[in-house]
Amino acid sequence: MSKRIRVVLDHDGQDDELVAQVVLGAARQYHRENDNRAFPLPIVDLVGVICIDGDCYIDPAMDLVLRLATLCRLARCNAGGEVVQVGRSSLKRGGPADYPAPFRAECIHMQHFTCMNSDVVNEAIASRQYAILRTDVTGEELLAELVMKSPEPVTVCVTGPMSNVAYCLTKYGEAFASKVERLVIMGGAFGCKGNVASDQVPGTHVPYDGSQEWNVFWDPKAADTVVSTPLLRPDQKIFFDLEMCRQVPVLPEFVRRFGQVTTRPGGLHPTQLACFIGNANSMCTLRPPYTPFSAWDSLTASFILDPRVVSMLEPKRIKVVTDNSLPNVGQTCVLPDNAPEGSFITHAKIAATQLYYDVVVSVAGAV
Ligand SMILES: [Ca+2]
Repeated sequence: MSKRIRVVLDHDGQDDELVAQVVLGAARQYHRENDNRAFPLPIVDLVGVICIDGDCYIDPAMDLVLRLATLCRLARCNAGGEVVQVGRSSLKRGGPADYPAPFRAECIHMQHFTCMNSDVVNEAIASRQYAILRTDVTGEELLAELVMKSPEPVTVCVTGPMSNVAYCLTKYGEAFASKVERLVIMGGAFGCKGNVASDQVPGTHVPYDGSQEWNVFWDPKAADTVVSTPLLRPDQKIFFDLEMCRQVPVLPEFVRRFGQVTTRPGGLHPTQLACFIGNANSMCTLRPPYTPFSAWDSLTASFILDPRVVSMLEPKRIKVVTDNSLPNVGQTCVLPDNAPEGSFITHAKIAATQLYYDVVVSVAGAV
């Protein structure tokens, strides 16, 4: 029998973060098309989305998150599901610099995609039957509430900085951790080059050495809290680092596949989610080449739908550099297994690239 997994997604509003939101929000489409007795897939229920002011501008990003959550819940495969709760984190960066402005601005383009603004979506948002923006609590408190009040343990998928989870672990400790099934995290660069370049962080006067990954760099102390917490076992802390994610490049031939995800076989009209993912990904393929763009976040989310997306998991001892005055602040250093410092996590190491592509194309067919 299929296992049910309640999921909260905690992201920071960039292109692939939103694709990850579709992957989890329309997960049942993939389940319906691919579940079989030989390999039963979990039934994924996305119950909440938290957004933090990292790789986005938070106001347009929140509007976009609510629009997309609503659109995904309009899919037939989600009939009868619970209302998705959306929260805005109040936490600020702990690292030395903000994400580059051009990256942050992409959420503004996405909120104006045609598929986000139909009368159907606008009316569904107004009805509050599918998704609601919780303005009575901060996003970090909503994360705590969704986890601690859940009838069963919750999987938390973190594709932005780890600030919200670190907040909950610090404030609520065991009461929070005991209700976490596992953390599935995009973050870190384990023994590979990072994606923070000095020319992306003007005005900080530190010659960053390029070893860092942005999610960790934005809040290194939060990442350290998550890596080192004794409240979760190493197998509950699953990390997708940059090297792993570079195995799923956003290539033009992948992006073009979304044009064939149509409302009826062979039809002219792509689905609304195919429009969203295809258009969001097309922005990535045109981005200035600081690093080749990879599907970091949606790969991480896909693993929750189908664990076969990862063909190798390996324990690793790592530590996070947290001193903001150092040129490698935010680096995730891999240490020998018997080192006296650092903590064990689980590293998702090898991706089944084609299966990842197929997962995303499948969920795009939901609505
Ligand atoms: Ca991110």
